[in-house]
This record gives sequence, C-alpha cells and structure tokens, in this order.
Amino acid sequence: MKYDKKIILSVLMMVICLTIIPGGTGKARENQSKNLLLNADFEVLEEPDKPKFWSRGPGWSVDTQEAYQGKSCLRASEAWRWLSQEVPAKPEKYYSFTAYVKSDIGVARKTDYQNTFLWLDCLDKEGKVIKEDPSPVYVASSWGLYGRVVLTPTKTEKIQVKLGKRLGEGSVWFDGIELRLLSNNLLLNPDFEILDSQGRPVFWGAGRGWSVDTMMPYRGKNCMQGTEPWHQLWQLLPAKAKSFFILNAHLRSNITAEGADNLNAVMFLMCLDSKGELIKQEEQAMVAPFSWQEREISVYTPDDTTAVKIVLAKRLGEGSLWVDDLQVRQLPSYLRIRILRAILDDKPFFIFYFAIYLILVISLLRVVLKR
Ligand SMILES: [Ca+2]
Ligand SMILES: [Ca+2]
Repeated sequence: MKYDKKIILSVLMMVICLTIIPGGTGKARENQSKNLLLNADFEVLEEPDKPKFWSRGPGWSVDTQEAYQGKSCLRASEAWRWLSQEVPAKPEKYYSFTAYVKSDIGVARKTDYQNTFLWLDCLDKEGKVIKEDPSPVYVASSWGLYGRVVLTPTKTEKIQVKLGKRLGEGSVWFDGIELRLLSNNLLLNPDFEILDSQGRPVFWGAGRGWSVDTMMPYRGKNCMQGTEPWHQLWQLLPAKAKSFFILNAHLRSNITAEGADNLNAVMFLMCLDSKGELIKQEEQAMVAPFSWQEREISVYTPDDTTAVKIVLAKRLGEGSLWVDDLQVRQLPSYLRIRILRAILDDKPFFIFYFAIYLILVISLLRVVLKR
C-alpha cells in the first residue's frame, strides 16, 4: 500500500510540473517576434543624411517633409544605390520583410516598370552571398505597405537588407522597414486589416466578386466577402519540400443549401515547383455555416516544392462566403497525425487525463498482481 501511494504521489507531482510548463503552440495567431532591423523608421541620425545602423550609398537623403511615421523617412534619388543593414539570421526559417514605400516615378506599366528594389541577400558564415533575392516591385505614388515572406537557405547566418531605386525619373521614399522571424503564422495580413489606397487587402490576390466587408468580421475591423463561385482569394508563400503545412481559416456564409450538395465553400493548398508548375494539390469542399467557424486543410509538400498557394473560394449556391483570421503553419511531420496535433494544442488537458489513466492502470495492475 505504501508503494502505491508513492507511485500516485510521484505521478501527481509529474502532472503538476508538466501542467505548469507553458504549452508550445497556444492560440495566438499573430507573430509576436521583434523587428530584427535597428532604427527601422530612420528617426535616429548619426550625422546629416546618415541614419544610425544603416550603410548608405550616394543619392540618399533624409526627408523630414514626407515621413510615413515619425519625423523622418529616407529618399533615394539615384538608381542602384543601396541603403543597407545586416542582421543575424537562422537557416531554413521563414521571415517577413515589409516596408512602407512611395514613389513619384511615372513609368508606363509595360514590361519593365518596377521602380524599386526590396532586395534581400542571405549570407553564410564567411559573409558570402548564398541567395540573392532582388524582388523588384512597382511602387505607387501614395504610401503603401510592400513586402513578402522569404525562406532562408541552409547555411544562412545573416540577412542583408538592401533598399534602392531601380529605374525612372524621380525618387523613392522608404519608412518603417521590418524583418521578422515567422513561426506562428506564415501569412501576411492574415485578417485583412491592412488595406491599400484602393481599399484592397495588401499581400492578397482576389478574383472577381471578392471585396472587403466591415459588417461582422471575426476579428478586427475587416473580413473578406466572396460572391462569385470558384473565384479565388489567394496568397503565395515560399515553402520547404517534404514538409507539413496546415491552413486554418474562419468561415461563415448565408448560402442556403439546395439539393444533395450543400458544400458551399472550398479551400485548396497547391504545391508549386520553381517554374510555378502545380505538382500537388489538396482540395477540400466544406460547409461554411451561418456563424463563424474554423475550418482546416493540410498538405505534405513533395520533392521540388518551392511554394505553396493558399486558395479559398465560394463553391456554389446563392449568397456570400465570408473569410477572416487565417493561419498557415509549417509543423513537424509527425503532427500529420490529427490526435497528436490536438494534444499539442491543449497540453495541460491531455496531461491531466493521461495521468489519471496512468494512476488507474497502475492501481489495477497492483490489484491483479497481488492475486
Ligand atoms: Ca520614420
Ligand atoms: Ca479581420
């Protein structure tokens, strides 16, 4: 009997200890990681026209008339001259790189109209560039948020951020530059709160029938409303091959079911190779109910995957589909098993029940063995 008590006591102690340890995933959807860039909004100047922590080529000046945030922003008037900063980084991780940018360069939107560089170089231990990512963008005349998610290659030790004007007559202005490590959510603007000057959510692609709605969002001020069947709401992310990705989305709809098929919404995870060819697709038709509910779809990326396209669409019926508060995570492969994910999402609950069953089994064994 004394032995029994010892076992029960030690199991209970284990439960208490493990329950106190904070859970791994939690429910938070936002990326709480800090901005890795220093003096990211150019408010601290070392000398005139030289922001602290940044290296500056010719043609750069501090502008105190036009700032997006604070007092100053940086203006580039010469093409292919860099404002750069180097920060430590980890290999095979996802980072978001965003900046507020505007430009008065008027280039016709023909083949080569990208007026600005939001350039990232990944460097190894020796400082050698192992991945060059120039990503030229077309920047419009009013302040807007531009950027992307990047996946660092193996051996990455540092990231060098390089801002610059690319071509055309005029200047480009930069402010509020951010480089953040992503883990909890790989999507940018996941709940549609950041809109561009035309009222569209930044970083999202949207087909016909998709628009911002402010009536009954799940979170924040906005959600997306889709009225046209099969027209996509999408975002493209870089992705590792042989990895497990999971998309969670909140959906609701006022589509009334007619006939046997009442699946009014559909989600896709499309795996693309470096040429942009579709090499694998997970598709799931589902019912978006009348009030907000969470839906999930996952994919295991095959060899040669370099990107995953997240797609949502209204499927059929009269009415609208609403979407808000999305999350994409790359999880360890063993979490492909749903029950293991449930355990990870609610660790204390699982440990509590596991311990109770353990005590029961031990007590039962003691009784049986005594006989
Ligand atoms: Ca500023
Ligand atoms: Ca929202």
